[in-house]
Amino acid sequence: MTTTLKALQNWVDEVASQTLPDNIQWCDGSEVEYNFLIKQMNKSGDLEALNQSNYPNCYLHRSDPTDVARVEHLTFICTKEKEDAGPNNNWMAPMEAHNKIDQLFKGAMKGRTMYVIPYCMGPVDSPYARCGVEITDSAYVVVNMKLMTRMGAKALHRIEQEGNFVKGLHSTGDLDPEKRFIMHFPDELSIKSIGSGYGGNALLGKKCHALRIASWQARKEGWLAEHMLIVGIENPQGETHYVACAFPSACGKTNLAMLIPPKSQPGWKIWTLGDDIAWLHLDEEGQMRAINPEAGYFGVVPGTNEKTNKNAFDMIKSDTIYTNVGLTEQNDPWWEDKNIGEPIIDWQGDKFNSDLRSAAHPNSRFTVSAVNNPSYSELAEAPEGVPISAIVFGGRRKKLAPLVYEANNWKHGVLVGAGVASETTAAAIGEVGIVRRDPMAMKPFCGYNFADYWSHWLSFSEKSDKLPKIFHVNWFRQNEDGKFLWPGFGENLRVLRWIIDRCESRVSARSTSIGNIPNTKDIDTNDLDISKDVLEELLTVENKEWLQEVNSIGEYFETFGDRLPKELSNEFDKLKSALT
Ligand code: OXD
Ligand code: MN
Repeated sequence: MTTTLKALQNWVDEVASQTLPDNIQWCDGSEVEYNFLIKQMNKSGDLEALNQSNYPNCYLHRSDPTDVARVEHLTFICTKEKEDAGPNNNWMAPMEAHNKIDQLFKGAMKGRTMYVIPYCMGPVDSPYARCGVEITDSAYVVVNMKLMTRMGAKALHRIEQEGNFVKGLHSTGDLDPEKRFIMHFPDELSIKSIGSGYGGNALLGKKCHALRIASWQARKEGWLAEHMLIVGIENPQGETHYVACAFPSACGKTNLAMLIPPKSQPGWKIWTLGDDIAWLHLDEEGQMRAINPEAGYFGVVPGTNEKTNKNAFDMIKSDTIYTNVGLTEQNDPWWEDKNIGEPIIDWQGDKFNSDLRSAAHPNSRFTVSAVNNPSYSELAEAPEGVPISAIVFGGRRKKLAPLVYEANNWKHGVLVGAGVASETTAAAIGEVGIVRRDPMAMKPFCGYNFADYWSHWLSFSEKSDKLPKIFHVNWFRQNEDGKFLWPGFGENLRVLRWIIDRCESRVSARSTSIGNIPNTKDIDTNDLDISKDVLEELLTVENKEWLQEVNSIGEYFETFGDRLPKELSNEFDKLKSALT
C-alpha cells in the first residue's frame, strides 16, 4: 500500500529521510496484519501471551517503569502567541518546539520499522468524523490503534478524497524521560511525540488528536471536542435518552458507560456509545448530537471486577492487550480488586512482593475493541450520531459537591463545568489525591486558552434553544469516617433516572444557591441500604463551604485576566451573591 495523495507521500518521505528507518510499512488495518504484528512482538518479547485457554488472544505488555502514564509537564501546545495556549497549557513557540524535537527525531528509527497508520476518528462515513495519519516506530502503537480507531485502507481512501489529515509523528526514542516531549501544533494540525510508548502519549488519535487538536478545530468550526463518555439509557417502555458525561481521568467514565442496571430496576437497559471522548455538533434543527471518535477502550484495569463493571470484566477475557498488570501462577492477568486468583509476578516482571510494589500498576490498562462490549450500542456506528438530552459534569470530591444538581440554564451550566475540581489520579505522572481545578475534565486536554474555550461554550446559547440540560454529579462524597455515602457503580442509574426525569419535566426540584437539587422522594432508593438521612446528607449544600469554593474558583478565573468572558464573570457574580 502507498498513496495517491502527494501531500501524504511527501510527508512520509520527509519523515523517513529524517528518522532513517530500516523499513517502511503502510498499515492496511487488516486482521492478517494485526495477527502478524502480535506474533512478531510475541517473539521479540514486546508482548507476552497470557493463558490462551482462559484468556484467548490476550497479551501482556510491560512498559518501561518510567513510562506508565501521561506526562502533562512534558506536553506542549505550540501556538504562535503564548496567550492562545493560555495559562492552562505549557507553551513553546512553534519554531523552537520544532527545532528541539526534530533534533531528537534525527535517525530515531534506525534499525526499526516505520509504520504509517491512516486512521479515521468517528465512523468513516460520518460528516462529523476527522482523519489523521500517525507515523510511528512502535508495533505496540499499531496494534493499539487497530483496536482503538477505524484504521487502514478505508481511512486512507477518505483521506485521499478529502486531501487533508492531521499529521502525527511518534517515536519511542530511547525512553529517556529527559528526551520525552508531546508537542501539538494546532495551526499546522500536527503532533510530534517522542520518548514515550504510553497510550495517552503515543496513540496519537486519542488525546493528542481527538481532544487537543480537535478542540482547536472545533472552536474554529463551531462544534465541541470533549472528554466525555456517551451513554444511552433505555427505559422499560423502550425509549432511550442519550447523556454525555465529562469526568476527569480514572473517575469512572468507563464504569458508567457500561453500567449494568441493578435487579431493583427491572426493564432498564444501558447502551455504550463511548467511554472517553465525545464530539458534539448542533444539527440543522439545533439538536445537539454526539459521535464517539474512538472505536475501542483504553481502560484502567485495577478495580474492574464482576461487581463494579461486569461488562468490562467479561469483555477483557478475550482479544485484549493488557499493559502493566501482574500475573498469576496460571499466567492469567492479575490486578488489585480482581477478586480471583493470587499474583506471583508483578507488573515489572519481578516476583510479587507486596512490600516492594503493587502487583498491577495503578494505571495499568486494557485495550480492547468496542465490538467486544456486550452493551455496545448499534448507534455507535451511526454517521449522524445520537441526540444528547443532558450533559453531566463531575469530579472526585470527598466533601462539598452533592450527589447531583442541575444548572439553572446553559450559561450557568458553563460556570458549573468551568468550576469543576477533582482529586488527581494515577492516569498522569504526579501526586495522587490532590484537589485541582479541572474545568469540564479538560485540564490536560484543551488545546487552547480555557478563557476562549469557555467563550466558545457560552456561544452555543445563541445558536440553539434546544440545548441539553446541564448537571453535576459526585459519586465520591464521604462521611466524617471516610466512608463513601453513595454505593456508586450500577446504582448510579438511579441518579441518571432523575436527570432524565428533569429533562422530561416529570419531577420538580428544590432550588438552592448552586442550582436545583432533587427532592429526596424523587431519587429511587428501593432496595438500597440508604437511610433518608444519608440521602439528605448526600444532597446537602453548605453555603459556607461553597463560599470558600467560589473564592477558590474566583482566584483561578483571575489567572485568565481580561480574556475571561464577561458572561462567565456575570454567572460567577450571581452565584457568589446567591451564597452571601
Ligand atoms: C485516559 C486518560 O487514558 O484520561 O483516558 O488519561
Ligand atoms: Mn480520558
